[in-house]
Amino acid sequence: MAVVTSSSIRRIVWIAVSLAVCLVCRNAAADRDEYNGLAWNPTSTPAHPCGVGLPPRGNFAHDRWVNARKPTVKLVVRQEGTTLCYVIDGVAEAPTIRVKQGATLTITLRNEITDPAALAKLLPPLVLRDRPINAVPASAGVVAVIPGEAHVPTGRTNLHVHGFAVPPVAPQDEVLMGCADPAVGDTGCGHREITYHYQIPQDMPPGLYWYHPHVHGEVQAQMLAGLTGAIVVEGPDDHAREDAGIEDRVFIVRQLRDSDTKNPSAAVPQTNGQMHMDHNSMMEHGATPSAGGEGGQGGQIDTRHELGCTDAAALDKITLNGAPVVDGEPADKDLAPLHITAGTTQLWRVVNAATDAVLNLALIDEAGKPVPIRVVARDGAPLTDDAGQPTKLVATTAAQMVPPAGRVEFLVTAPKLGTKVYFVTHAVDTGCAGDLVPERRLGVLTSLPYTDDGTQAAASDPPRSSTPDLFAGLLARKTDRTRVIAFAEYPRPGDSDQTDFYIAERRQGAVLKPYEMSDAPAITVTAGSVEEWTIENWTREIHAFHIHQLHFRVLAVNGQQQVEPPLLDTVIVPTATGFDRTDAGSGPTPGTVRIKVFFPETMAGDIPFHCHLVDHEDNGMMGVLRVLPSTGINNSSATPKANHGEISFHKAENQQPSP
Ligand SMILES: [Cu+2]
Repeated sequence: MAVVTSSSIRRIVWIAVSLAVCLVCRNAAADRDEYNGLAWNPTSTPAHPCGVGLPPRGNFAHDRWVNARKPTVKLVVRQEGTTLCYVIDGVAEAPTIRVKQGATLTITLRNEITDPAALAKLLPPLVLRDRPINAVPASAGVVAVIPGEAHVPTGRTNLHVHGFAVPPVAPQDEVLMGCADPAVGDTGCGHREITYHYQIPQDMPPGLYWYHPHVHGEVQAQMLAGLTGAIVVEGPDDHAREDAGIEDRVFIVRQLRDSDTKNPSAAVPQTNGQMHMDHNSMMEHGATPSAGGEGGQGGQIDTRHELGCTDAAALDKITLNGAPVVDGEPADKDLAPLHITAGTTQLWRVVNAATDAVLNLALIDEAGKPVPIRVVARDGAPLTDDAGQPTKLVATTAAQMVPPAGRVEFLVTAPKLGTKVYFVTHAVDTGCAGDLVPERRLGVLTSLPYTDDGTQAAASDPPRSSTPDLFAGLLARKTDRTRVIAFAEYPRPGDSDQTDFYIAERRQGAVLKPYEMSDAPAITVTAGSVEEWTIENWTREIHAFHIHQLHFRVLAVNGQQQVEPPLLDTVIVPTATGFDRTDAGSGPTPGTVRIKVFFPETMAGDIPFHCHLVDHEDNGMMGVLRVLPSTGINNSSATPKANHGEISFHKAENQQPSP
């Protein structure tokens, strides 16, 4: 046996540290190299449909104002290799669409996808097993599990306006049926263009929303390829905010790759009785399915065969407003340069358009100390109490967790002249079956000297008036019914590197089945009713529960009541715990989130709900909620006439800060 001396230990540590530092250097170098090529020119040409080069760090997408003259925003989806882009007026950069409450937003989407097969390269390769596994054997008292199968990209696309409280009915936010065929041929949509007319309610919360494709099975690849953009819905306060000199900035975080987890143990479902609850002991301990299904908890979830802990394969690259974010510890010159006039305040609106990366946003000073921010809105909804009154603005140094699809809007005060503040996202533990989400620096904020040209305003709070709110009074309403909704995930039989994802109401007779387009609604409710749902996570990784059309109040997380239940459209559901318990009869405990949700009459129709880790959504973790009209209002009356809005946009200045 070799004798290990303290000096040899020091040498090993030194080599390990050098290697780690070298890896960071190489990452940083690789990222910088991307800027050695062509200068950024987003003009779409036949040779380069998505333009050339990459946006400079600190880029801000051009605004498109939708107001009163030109009727349509036309987005053309173009493709170059594994890149997709939204092209507007020949510019291949997804615009930030700005619109006012009460307006009609018309968007025509044209599909010019030329090579759907190329998009499959963005997804993990399909690796078939030598022999199929029986992932989840049938078992008495346990919800049956039906396996899924791989989806081949067709290249069809459509548009979802995430968070919009508009009907799930064509020509508004209908995403289950409507689509546009790619340039390579008919895939069953029947047309290459599709036009949406979104009638934004006057009482829809004003704030940050976003758009992305929603063809089931194709969302992950198309979002990774680049198809996401921001929408700002402005309310009366925005006018006063601008008058007060408080400028807003829209940040969109995208993901370029989802290396996904490799699951070395997937071929061998875990059957170690010591690690997992077995069904017999469940029965003995009274966990048998309850009779009836009405809000009951009939049907136990198999936890013995849940996907095991996985090896996170690699870091997934993210971008900030199109510019790659450098991993490791980048120099200031490799960060987005952000500027603010000394003594003033800015409103930062951040959308997490990543496919599965969670953000955990904060500002820190040069010593790493958190710098206070003041959060004003989440998921497009200003922070309000149940009556719709704005809650008191509070300075916080807590990092802001933003799940994929989530948004946060906060006020930033100029740092002291000559000092720097870093915009960072802290590391997130997504569970042992989840992906690695490291600490990252996104931008460096400095103050510009105040020049007395009469344009700047002193630091002031933006006005926050009470406006009509579609979701006000939700907490005060009587709950008509409760439900339990379960998340589960199991290795896919026959495939050594893919997982099937499930979401289902847990009740007697329930079946876990990956969502397919033709599936009947999983849940049917009557408009006007109020429900409380407990979302259970029976897996070893977090999920992000999202429901279209509706914001909900989060009442409790893991049983802990929320003091000021937030109004959200996407919420992280924590992992299950206790998979390693050894005491007989005690299995894992699911992570839980309890929400209260109201189904307005105007939202009648088929509303999707799903995990917004879009790989999970594409591979089955989705269902449909049917809202039946209660009083003879049918879907057609909720449908606006195609020709009624007078709308226009003009090309606004690119808000890119001067270098
Ligand atoms: Cu998920």
